Amino acid sequence: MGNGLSEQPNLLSNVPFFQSFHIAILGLDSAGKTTALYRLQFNEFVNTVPTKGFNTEKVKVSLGGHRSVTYHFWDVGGQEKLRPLWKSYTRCTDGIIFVVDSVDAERMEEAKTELHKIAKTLENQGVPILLLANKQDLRNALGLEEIEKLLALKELGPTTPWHLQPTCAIIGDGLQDGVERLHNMIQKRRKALRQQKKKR
Ligand code: G3D
Ligand code: MG
Repeated sequence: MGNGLSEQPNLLSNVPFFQSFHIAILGLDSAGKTTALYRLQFNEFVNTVPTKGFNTEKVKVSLGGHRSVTYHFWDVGGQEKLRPLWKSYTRCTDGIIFVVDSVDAERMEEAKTELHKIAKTLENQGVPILLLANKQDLRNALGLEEIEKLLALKELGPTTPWHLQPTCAIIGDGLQDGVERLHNMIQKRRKALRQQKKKR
């Protein structure tokens, strides 16, 4: 009896090592979230319109050897009225990408408030956050140190791993490096969680 698969115990042995991760892309409206997502997905610039609900894309990233990772990105609208929705997208997520417009000094305080709100949510404690200091191609972009201070990243606490990455989403500069850093932080956390489970 059965569907035949039970007669081929080694059927899966040829399938490359495969992992999938859920990532929520958040940040104020116009920071460059959708541009970053489509640059990662299609490796090309896609003219964006303000996101009304969310965009979702699965992006396969090769890590060398037979290892390949699928990221399932959820790009959620950043307008004020949509922000209460963020909570549903960050529940049970493996990682968060928080995009900041490096030129928008005026709204840095607002970005900081939203970022810290997310990090403090109980479900998100320990979830790694990749911060993209986007639009670094623009002349008046704030530097990394300044952004780190304005967003009070040091106050995120010891439980939340984070990395601040300079990017230019329209041409893709820094995106791959950022995603690799996020991947490493996620792997580290998964390992720690597995070890905690074993100890119990
Ligand atoms: P959002 O999804 O966070 O709301 P979008 O933001 O991806 O829609 O981008 C908002 C605007 O910023 C877009 O311009 C987009 O082209 C621009 N943008 C995104 N990333 C960068 C970047 O790295 N550098 C520069 N110079 N511009 C960027 P428009 O003109 O369509 O509003
Ligand atoms: Mg958008």
